[in-house]
Amino acid sequence: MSDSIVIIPTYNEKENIANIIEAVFALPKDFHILIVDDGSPDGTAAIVRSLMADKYGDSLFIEERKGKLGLGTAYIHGFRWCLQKGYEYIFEMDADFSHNPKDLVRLYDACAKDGADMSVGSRYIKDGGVENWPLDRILLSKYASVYVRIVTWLPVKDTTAGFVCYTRKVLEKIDLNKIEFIGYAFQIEMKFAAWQLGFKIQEVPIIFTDRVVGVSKMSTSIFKEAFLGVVAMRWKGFFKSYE
Ligand SMILES: Nc1nc2c(ncn2[C@@H]2O[C@H](COP(=O)(O)OP(=O)(O)OP(=O)(O)O)[C@@H](O)[C@H]2O)c(=O)[nH]1
Ligand SMILES: [Mg+2]
Repeated sequence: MSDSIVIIPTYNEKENIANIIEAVFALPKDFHILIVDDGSPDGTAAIVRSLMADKYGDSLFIEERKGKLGLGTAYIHGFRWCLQKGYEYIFEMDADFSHNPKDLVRLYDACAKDGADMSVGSRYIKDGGVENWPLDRILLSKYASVYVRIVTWLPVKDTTAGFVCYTRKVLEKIDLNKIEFIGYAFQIEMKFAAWQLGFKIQEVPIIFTDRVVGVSKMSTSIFKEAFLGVVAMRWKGFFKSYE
């Protein structure tokens, strides 16, 4: 039994999935992995199942959902599963190597050694950054992060970051039924909820790399959800408790 588990949501990640799993299991610290696959038509889940059968029966797990139900609900499904199994440190990471698995150890240390309740792999603090992203995407992400901070007052530089370590008590205290966003804005809302409940969030600098293989799921509807959604979230946050 490990104290830590990495949730990796997947939708059509057959080019990446085996490599990312191997990269996590090659780390000096012992992490378990939960894949939450949304019925990927490319057969991502079958690759995971064969790795479970061949070599990682004790440390690799999969939850399969019927269709593409969104990143936010995939993580919430994963959180509930991991809490129920008793893990102390629960991580979020993308499958596409945008997040360097080696940074998992630094996120872990921020919580396990430095006393943070939640740590966030941050692109927009000193020593953090972005590689291989076209300029328009960098600007969009940076300004989106500034916009979100102005609207929400969230004291986090990289508000949309998806490379996160939660200590168990954070996910236990947040009532996950109250998380409303289903797309990428989910990442903002989770930080907002943790901050509102008084948890200590520590940012850890990371270099984020654009996906090399596989297909992007980014779409304009994701931005639409977030743009006005965060205004509503801030407003409701004056009256609503996430507990
Ligand atoms: N289970 C599940 N996983 C998803 C869904 N949407 C995206 N993902 C996964 O979430 C992670 C992040 O998605 P990406 O497509 O990499 O999103 P992005 O990083 O904003 O965009 P690109 O890197 O440009 O593709 C990846 O591991 C995806 O496979 C979804 O609806 N359900
Ligand atoms: Mg990506």
